[in-house]
Amino acid sequence: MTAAANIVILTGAGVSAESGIATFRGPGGLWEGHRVEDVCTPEALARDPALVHRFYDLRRAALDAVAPNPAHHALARLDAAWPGELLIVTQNVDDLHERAGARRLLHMHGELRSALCAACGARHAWHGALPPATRCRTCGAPALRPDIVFFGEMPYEMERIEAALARADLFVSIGTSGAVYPAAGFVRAADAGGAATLELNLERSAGSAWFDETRLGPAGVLVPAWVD
Ligand code: BJW
Ligand code: ZN
Repeated sequence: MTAAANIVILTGAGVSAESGIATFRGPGGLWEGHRVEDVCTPEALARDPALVHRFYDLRRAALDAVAPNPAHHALARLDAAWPGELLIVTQNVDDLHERAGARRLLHMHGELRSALCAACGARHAWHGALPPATRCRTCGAPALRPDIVFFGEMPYEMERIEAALARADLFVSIGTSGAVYPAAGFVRAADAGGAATLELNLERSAGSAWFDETRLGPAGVLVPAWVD
């Protein structure tokens, strides 16, 4: 890497696995006991808001019992030290990157500790339970919902992400299965813009063949080894 290189880092559930947060897919995955379409679509929220709210309330509460792991800490060190452009794009809705100290960070799939007003679009910091029909502090509508990007909804900050990918010299994907778009397509966008591409994951992801290099192992070992 040259000193001025622009780096884009995509993280997924695998980065938080060693902190004790279940991944989505695979054995022990978060969705084993839930059908995705029961909790993770706008239709499900409309049909059974209590179920969806309870699911996210439990996951929000679970954040209190977990802490950042060596992978989060290594990325925060890189963020603090890197003189060039750097952007950590996380698909994760936990807050472990920021608790480790990462600053140049964007949550493309939303955040557990945020509530979104379905009426006016305001986003509010949120701790504790979020009962259905909680009123928005901005517009007063009884329309607060979990600030989570459901299937069929547009992820956050896509323009900014696409611009960063187009400028990137290096794209690194960490702990994501490559099953969900548009994130799964970032490697191709980075590659098309001329970036080198590196995958750090426990196993080969769906888009593994697109990467220049793949290193297999736990993020808590691979990420510090790559950063330091
Ligand atoms: C370790 C490890 C360790 C384990 N160390 N590694 C057909 C084709 C293409 C697209 C579509 C299609 N049909 C529908 C779509 C679109 C849809 C989609 O992609 N569907 C697919 C299922 C096919 N996407 C959308 O709807 C998105 N929106 C959208 O496309 O809008 C339109 C648009 C158009 C044009 C441009 C832009 C947008 C929205 C997607 C929203 C995803 N939301 C979720 C739910 C959050 C709610 C919740 O948390 O409950 O976000 S889905 C879920 O998956 C979550 C995650 O962020 C996301 C990705 O999962 P991730 O992080 O990869 O986790 P896993 O579990 O899959 O993988 C973990 C990996 O870690 C594994 O590989 C392990 O091996 C590894 N690992 N331990 C290192 N210790
Ligand atoms: Zn509002």
